[in-house]
Amino acid sequence: VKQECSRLNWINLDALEAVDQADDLIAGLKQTPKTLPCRYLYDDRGSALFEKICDLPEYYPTRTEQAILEQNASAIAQMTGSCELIELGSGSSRKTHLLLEAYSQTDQSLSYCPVDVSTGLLRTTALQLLHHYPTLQVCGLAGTYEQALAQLPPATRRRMLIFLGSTLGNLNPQDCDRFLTQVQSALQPGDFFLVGVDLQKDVDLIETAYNDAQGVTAAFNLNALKHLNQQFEGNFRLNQFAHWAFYNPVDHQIEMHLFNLRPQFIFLRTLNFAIELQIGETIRTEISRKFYLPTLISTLERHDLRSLQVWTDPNRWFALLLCQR
Ligand code: AVJ
Repeated sequence: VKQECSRLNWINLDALEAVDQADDLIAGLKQTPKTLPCRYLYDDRGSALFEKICDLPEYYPTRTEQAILEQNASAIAQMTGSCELIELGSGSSRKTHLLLEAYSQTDQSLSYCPVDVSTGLLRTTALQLLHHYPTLQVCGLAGTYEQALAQLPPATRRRMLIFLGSTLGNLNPQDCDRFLTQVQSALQPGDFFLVGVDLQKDVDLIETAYNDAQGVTAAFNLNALKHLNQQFEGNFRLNQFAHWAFYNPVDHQIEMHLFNLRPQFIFLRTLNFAIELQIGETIRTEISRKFYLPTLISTLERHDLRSLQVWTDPNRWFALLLCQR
């Protein structure tokens, strides 16, 4: 254990506290329609539910991306050569195992820096990885992407930022531009950005993935309110909301909402913030954009991120892009 601890570095991004003042939460709840920052989906329970979603028969993205990585992880490692790996939204790092496996073949001083807001999951994952890879250096960053990108430990060598699972799709075009600007400045010329994105396809297939038969996605969605109740002493009544997810064809995105079934007066005590919710009013908890590759490639290019290679699955449902600054 001691030997493993010496390979683990832990950084709590201090500004997590500042974000907990929740300015963006309040701003979102004052909007029409109401929205929540989607990080509230990912407390430890939310992350556990998301892990369950990844195994659902209806939820194709994880499986599809995993298959692309299985086929191409060693090609990626060869193309980039030895580098430090930083993963944004690492969750359980299950797909990253494939990359770590590939890099550990060639890289003697492999280091991996997972970033996540789910502190509990981040810790367990970090310990598992240290155990599994006897020379791996792990630096866990507990915080949001924005915080992490703004305060990454200084680069010691070539760097690769990893952003899998189509999490990029959670950002609206404006936030996406801001995020990519941050990515660009976290990278030196020659550094890499590996990003996985869900592509536009048959609408039924997409909608089914967010409306699974077992109701795991519904539980995941409702958990955001449970998280708010716990963190801010709120009084959202979970059983008075219905899960609602649909494809918005104009913006090419899944929208996940909570549909209010009864008038409610909501009070978040520690924020001293109150709102009324009408019948039929919804709170949007997440968008999940589905990309058109040529557009995405030029968006990346505008941020100095040139696509070296694009891999997809045989159905062209999902894509993995290796970009270089
Ligand atoms: C992890 C954010 C990419 O948008 O598909 C799964 C989250 N939401 N089911 C996605 C999610 C509902 C997922 N991301």
